[in-house]
Amino acid sequence: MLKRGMAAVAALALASSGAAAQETVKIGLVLPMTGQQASTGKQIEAAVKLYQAQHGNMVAGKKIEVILKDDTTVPDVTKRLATELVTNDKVAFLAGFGITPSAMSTAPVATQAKVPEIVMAAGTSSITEASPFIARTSFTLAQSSVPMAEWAFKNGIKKVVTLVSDYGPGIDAEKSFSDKFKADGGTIVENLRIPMRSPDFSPVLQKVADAKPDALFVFVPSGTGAQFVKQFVERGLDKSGVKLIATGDVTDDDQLNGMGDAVVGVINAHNYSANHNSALNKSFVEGFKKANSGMRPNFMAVGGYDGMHLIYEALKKTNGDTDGTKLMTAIKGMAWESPRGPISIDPDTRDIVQNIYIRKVQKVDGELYNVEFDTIANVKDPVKAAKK
Ligand code: VNL
Repeated sequence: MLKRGMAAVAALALASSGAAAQETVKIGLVLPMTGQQASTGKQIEAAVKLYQAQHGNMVAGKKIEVILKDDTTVPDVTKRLATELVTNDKVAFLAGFGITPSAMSTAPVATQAKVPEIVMAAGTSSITEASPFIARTSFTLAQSSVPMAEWAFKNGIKKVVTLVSDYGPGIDAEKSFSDKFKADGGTIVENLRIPMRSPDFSPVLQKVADAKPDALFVFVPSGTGAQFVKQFVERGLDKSGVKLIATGDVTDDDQLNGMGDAVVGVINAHNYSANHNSALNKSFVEGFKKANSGMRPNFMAVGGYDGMHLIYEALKKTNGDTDGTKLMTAIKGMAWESPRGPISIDPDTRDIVQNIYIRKVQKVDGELYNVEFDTIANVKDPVKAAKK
C-alpha cells in the first residue's frame, strides 16, 4: 500500500511538470459547497467568479479554467478530490479549503505533486508550516485574537471567560487571546470549548452566567455566529452585564444583519468588514451584491478574491510557466491592495500580512455592520512571530 502510494506520488510529480506546455491553466477549487460550512463555499465561489468576470480568463497568454469540487466539509473528501485534480486534471493550483482539517489533509498532496495550495479560508496558524507549497490569503486566528485582548484590557475589562470551537483555529484563538490578556495583567477565569460539529451552546453559556466575568471572548467558525448569538440572547446573557467580545468570525457579514439588535455595540477584531471605507471595497461590495442577488460579501469572499489575484499575478510573473517551485517563488513577498486594505505574503512564512481592525457593530442605513474604528497595521501571524 505504501509503495503503491509512493509510485502514485512520483507519477504526480511528473504529470504536473508537464503542465507548463499546455495552453490552459487549471485551478482546482475545493470548497465546502454542502455540509456545515456551505456558506463559506458559497461566498468563495461567488468571489472567484467575480474576480474572473472583472479580470477575464486569459493570463500570460493562457486560458484560466477553474474546476470547482464540493468536499462536503469532510477533510478526507478534500484530500481525495485534491489528489484527483492533480492526477487526472493536471491542475497547476489547488485552492479553497474552508476548514483547517481540509487544508491540512491536502498539504501532503501539494508537497508531493509540487503544486501550490492557496488557502483562501482556513485560519489555524500551523497550516502554512504543513507544506512549503502552501500560501494563505485568509487570516490566522492569532492575528485577530491578540489585538482583541489588547483592546479589552486597555478598555477596563479585567476578567474574561473564553469560549471557542474545539479544533485548530479555536485553540489558536483561545491561547493567543489568553496569553496576551494575562501578559497585560488580566485574569482568564475559564477557557471553555464546544464541539466544532453541531455545537450546542447551552451548557457552556450556563457556566458563563455563573462565572460572571466582565467579558466573554468568543470564536466560532463562519456560519455559526448567528446560532451562538441566538442562544446567548435566549439565556439572557445580553442583559446580564457580561460584555461580548469576539473575533470577527462571530459577527460575520454573511449573517450579521440577521442577528438583531442584541449584537449592536459588540466589539470585535478582524481583517475585513463589508463596511471598510475604500474605493476598491465599495466597488467590490457593489459588484459582489449585483452578481449574487444582494448577498453581502464576508471575510471568506475576500480571501477567495485575493487568492485569485495571487494566482493571476504569480502566473504573470512566471510568464505562464506552471512549474510549482517557480510559482511559489513568484508568490513570496507579493504585495497588493485588497478590498480589506493593503496586504502581502510574508516571503519567509508564505502567510498573509494584513491590517487588523477593531470594530463595533452598528446600524448603518438600517443595516447592521462591523464599523472599523481602530487599525493595527501590517500584522504578521503572532504565533509564527513568537517562534523566531
Ligand atoms: C476556520 C477558521 C474556519 C475560521 C472558519 O469558518 C473560520 C478554520 C469556516 O480554520 O477551520 O471562520
